[in-house]
Amino acid sequence: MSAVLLEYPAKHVALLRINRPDALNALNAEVREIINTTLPMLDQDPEIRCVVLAGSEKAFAAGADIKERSTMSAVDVMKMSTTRGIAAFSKPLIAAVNGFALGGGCEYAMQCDIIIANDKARFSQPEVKLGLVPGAGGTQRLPRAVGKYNAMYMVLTGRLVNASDALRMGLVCEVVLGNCDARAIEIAIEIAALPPLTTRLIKEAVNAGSDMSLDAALRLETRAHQLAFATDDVREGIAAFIEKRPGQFYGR
Ligand code: DAK
Repeated sequence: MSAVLLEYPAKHVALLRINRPDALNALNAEVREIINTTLPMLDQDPEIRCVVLAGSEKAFAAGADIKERSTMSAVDVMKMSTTRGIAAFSKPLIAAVNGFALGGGCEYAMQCDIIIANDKARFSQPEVKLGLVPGAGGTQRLPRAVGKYNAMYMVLTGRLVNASDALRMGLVCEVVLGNCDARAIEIAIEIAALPPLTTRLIKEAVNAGSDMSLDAALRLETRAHQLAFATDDVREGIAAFIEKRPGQFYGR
């Protein structure tokens, strides 16, 4: 059985499921490789407009595979592919976090655009307990997401943060009782029904803009706004509003 499963739960929606439940979905080379090759393929697929990244019942991912790491040298770590495959994905990406999202698992979730969690979700950057510094965004994306002091609390203690605290910190958008996969897919279907070029432009404006001065970011937003205005989908969106019907969007 593959370490990552690719499913198509609805039209225009793909779901990538990390599938090593016995190891709490620890991120080994196979998982990283499949994610890093599948996401660019889904990015190129015009039929796919939104992707859900999920794990299994007990864990989204309990971080890097520590057993695999135990045999790695510093040079092996330097040669490792980064997780930019997720961050480079241009379409909306939703993390469905059931159970543990630790270390690299928390960092994978943070590279998504929306995080939905279940009530059993636990987030943590436990690298410090292993003598490690987070290596895939824990010291950078986390403070940008939850603020310096919540992030410091997590990266310096390695403590588990439960779903309601993650919601309070702003790391999680919604907490679902039971399993959150269905809710993440529901949101993906909602996004996939919207103009796909526009959702990509919005994602780009938010992500690229967050690393710019406000002035430069606002100019980027203006360009994205103008570009979206040139699409057929905008004509359709406006017509659909006036005619009081749902819009049909084709990404043109
Ligand atoms: N690696 C390998 N195996 C793991 C694992 C992990 N991270 N987490 C759990 N497992 C395995 C356990 O060894 C156990 O296997 P068996 O003994 O049954 O064979 C099985 O999953 C069930 O785990 P437990 O028996 O421990 O289950 P519990 O419910 O008692 O505890 C736990 C759950 C999540 C609290 C505990 O398993 C745990 O603390 N796990 C380790 C968490 C952790 O420290 N994660 C690694 C953080 S370091 C980078 C990119 C990313 C990273 C670094 C660099 N670059 C691009 C450069 C990321 C680094 C990290 O994530």
